[in-house]
Parts: sequence; C-alpha cells; structure tokens
Amino acid sequence: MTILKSMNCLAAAATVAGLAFSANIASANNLRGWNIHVDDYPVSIAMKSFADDIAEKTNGEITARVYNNGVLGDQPDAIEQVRLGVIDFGEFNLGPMGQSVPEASVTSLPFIFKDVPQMYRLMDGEVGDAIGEGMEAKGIVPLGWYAAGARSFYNSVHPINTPADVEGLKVRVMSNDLFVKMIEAMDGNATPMAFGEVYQSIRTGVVDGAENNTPSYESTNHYEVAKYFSLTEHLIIPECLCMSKRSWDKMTPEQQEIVMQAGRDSAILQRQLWDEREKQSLEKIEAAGTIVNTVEDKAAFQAAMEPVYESFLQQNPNLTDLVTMIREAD
Ligand code: BDP
Repeated sequence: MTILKSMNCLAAAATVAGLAFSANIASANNLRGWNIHVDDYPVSIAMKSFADDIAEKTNGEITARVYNNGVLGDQPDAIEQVRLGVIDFGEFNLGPMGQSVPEASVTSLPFIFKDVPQMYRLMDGEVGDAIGEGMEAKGIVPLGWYAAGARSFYNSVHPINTPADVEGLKVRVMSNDLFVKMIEAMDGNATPMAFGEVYQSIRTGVVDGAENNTPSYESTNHYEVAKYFSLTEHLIIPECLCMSKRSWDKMTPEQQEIVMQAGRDSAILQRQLWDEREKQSLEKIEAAGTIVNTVEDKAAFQAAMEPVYESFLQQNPNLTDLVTMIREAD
C-alpha cells in the first residue's frame, strides 16, 4: 500500500514536471491554443488562419498550434489555464469568461443587445474596450471579438412559445450563475454542464434540452436528440480570441503587434464564415427534421428577465453604467 502510494506520487510528480516542461516550451515560441469546436467550424478555421499568419509574419520565430474539439479540457478550466499561462491562447465565449471577469458577464444578460449587428458595433467600440480592460486585469489579453450569433432554446419535449413553456423543463446551461437565474426566472430547472456532455445528457433524459446557436446545435448533432428548436434568441454573447497575459509579456513589441493584427484579421474572417455557416446549419437541421418555430411574443421573455438584471446589478453595482450604456445604445 505504501509502495503503491509512493509510486502514485512519483507518477503524479512526473506528470506535473512533464506539464511544466511542456508549458515552458509552449510559452517560449511554440504557442498552444484551446478550441472547443469541430475542425470545420468557423471558429476553428479562423483560429487556424490566425496560427498560420503568426508563423508566416514572424518568419517562424513564433509558431502556434490550435487544439480543436476541447481536447485540452473543458472551457471554464481552459480559461483558468490561459490566465495561468499553461495554455497560451484560446477562443472563449464571454459567458463562462464572466465567472473570472465580471465585466464579461454583462454580455450574458438576456436580451441586452438589440441584435447581432448592434453587438458587433458595441464590441468594436467602448463596450468592448471596457470588457477588454476587465479581462486584462485578470491576465487575459483580447485579440479579436468573434461571432456566435444568437442563442435559442431547443428540447425534446415541445416547442417553446412563451416563458411558461420553459416551466418544469430541465435545461442545460453554460457555466455562469446568470444562466441558472435566467432559467429559474421561467420556473425551469437549470443544469450547468460541459458542452461535450450535452448530447448524451439529452439522449438519456438527464436534461430535456439546452440553448445555443444553430451552428453549435448542428455541429454537435444535438438535433438528433432534441427536435424542437424555438427561436427565442435570448442571448447574443460575443466570443473572444484571446491570449494569456503571461505569454503576451514574453513577446517583443514587434511580435505583439503581429499577433494583435493576426487576431483582428482572424475575427474579420470568422464573422464572414459565421454568416455562411448559420445558413448551412439551418438548412441541415430542417432537412433532418428539426421543428423550428419563431417566437411571436419576445417581449414576454424580456419581461421575465427583469429579476435577472436586478440580482446582477445588486451583486455588481459597479457595472451599472456599462449595463446602462448597452441598454440605451442605438
Ligand atoms: C457555443 C460556444 C462555445 C460554448 C458552447 C456551450 O461557441 O464556446 O462552449 O456554445 O454551449 O456556442 O458550451
């Protein structure tokens, strides 16, 4: 028993040493990037172009490799790893980012943006700057704001037309307390869960459904197990290609300039690819038998979300101005 224990300790120590070793190597000039999506997803294609661009423009001084499909771990963990500099860069949704960076959570307030074009405008201006500062203070440098469309509910039970239709449903949410409150405000049961577990959980009835944009619903095959897709479009959450401040600080100002520009360029590409993929995904899910319904009375959902705003502002009074700035923007 003792020997076994000490062997386990040795093995653990070796693993930790191995990780530390590879982390050092990675941070010197061989950047490692985290991505949760499948290879042909707009995020994955844009990240690949970011990585290729860096290698080309630095003449190979810096190379970057993107690990798709979440193989480097779940999103909340990966955000921490980026903060620590163990992973050099990643493409994160600002929902889970909000657990470490309160400013980022502002974009997870349901219906805060009027539509996707408004979200882009605000993120490319003062709002994005304020959120970016909050991220930098937590060790994360934003390089480009990526698109993720609007999120809607889908489930295996029935179409959703009113907030009352969510009552009693077990809904998977991303990791952020705001999303739990959002579901509870409609008397549903929220279950925070890793993205990669959702398919099996719907299939086996652990949850009735989830919420996401059409490309994620399609690329994860969730349409096979939850055929009602209801266009509530309750969340328009931007995503971020961002770098660990620790990795960033190891680069020269010239290298930083190249990486920043590559990040911005990749965001332009990603937004174009996004629009195409949204169309393709919609066609694919409809052909596969998904029942898509529009929601006539979105105002009813908006009204149901007021308690979510109240509790968020109570907990984050310093973010009142940022929330007001977005809500009052054209
Ligand atoms: C997708 C996001 C991804 C999230 C996923 C989720 O692009 O970052 O992990 O939703 O719901 O739309 O977890």
